Amino acid sequence: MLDQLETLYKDAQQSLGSVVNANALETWENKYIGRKGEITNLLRSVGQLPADQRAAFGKRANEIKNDLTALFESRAETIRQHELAQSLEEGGIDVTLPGRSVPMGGIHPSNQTLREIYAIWADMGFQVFRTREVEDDETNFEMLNIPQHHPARDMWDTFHTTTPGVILRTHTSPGQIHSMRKFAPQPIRFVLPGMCYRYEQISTRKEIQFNQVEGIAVGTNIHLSDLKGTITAFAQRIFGADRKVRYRSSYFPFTEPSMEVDVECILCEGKGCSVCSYSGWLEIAGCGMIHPVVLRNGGYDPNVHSGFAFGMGPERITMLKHGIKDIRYFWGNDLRFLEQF
Ligand code: FA5
Repeated sequence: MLDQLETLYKDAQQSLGSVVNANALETWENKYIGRKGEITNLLRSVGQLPADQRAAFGKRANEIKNDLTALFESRAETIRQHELAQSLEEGGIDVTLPGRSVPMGGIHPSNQTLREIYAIWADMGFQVFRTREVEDDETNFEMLNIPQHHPARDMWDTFHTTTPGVILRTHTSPGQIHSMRKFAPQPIRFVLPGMCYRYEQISTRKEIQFNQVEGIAVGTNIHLSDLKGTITAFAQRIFGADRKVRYRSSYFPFTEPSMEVDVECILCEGKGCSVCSYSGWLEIAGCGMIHPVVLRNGGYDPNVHSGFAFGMGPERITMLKHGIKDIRYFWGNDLRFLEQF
């Protein structure tokens, strides 16, 4: 049986030399080393040998099988390379075939609006200044004239972290403190954009995370008329030159006086519809003259300096511009929505 094995080994080596394509290689594999191949069959019949010859036979048969398997793999690789070269040569490459298109991402609708907002404020001399999303209670509230237990805290339902006093910012207004402290007593003009978080009931108009763009201008001769003039200019650039703008008196602890800014409803042109709750007006921002306490906390002397601030929601502005009825689309990651922008 050992002779038979050696003869088979020689045959297999010789016939592999003349194998030139994948089909012939498969036939060779089945004949010699496959599950029903001759070498495999011989290995299986080792039990018919006298006991003292079995070990030597088994060892040699395994050596041969391993050697033939290695030869088979190397031959397979050579044939693969050869067949590839041949198919390239024969078929050539059709350079006129259109390439595979790479799917392009789009700019998120919120980011499109943010860019538009930055560009408008940049034209009025406002630079972008970014501040942190994880804030301390002191900067988010106390420095803004909202002490512990102040009832106005109810306006900003807060996400607390496990570290006492560390929260997710509920608005971009703490950026007022950061920017003032960095530059006081120089005059400043910034927009402070970024994500804010509120622990509130999600609805068609309210999300638990949303962008805000804060604006701040501090100098020695800044008046309420400057605030109204710049915000009106902004609203008419983003919503159309003829758009009416109105200011309603309001309350924020960090501004005095405080106001809400409304624009004439874009969908019904002020006639009244379900989007504007039949009022003809849509709110776009809160604003006011910076409270003297806040100016002082920022490092400015309220007897010398004055300033205004505002805070607007880019998602709400995007909803108005495009007639989007539900704010939940913004972070829902539904491509059917995102691809429309
Ligand atoms: C504020 O957050 C004030 N910090 C704004 C401000 C800044 C006033 C500077 C005065 C001076 P308010 O809570 O109204 O105010 O939020 C401002 C804007 O953020 C809203 O008009 C709205 O557009 C947007 N906004 C507020 N809450 C949400 C929410 N849950 N989902 C989406 N947008 C929101």
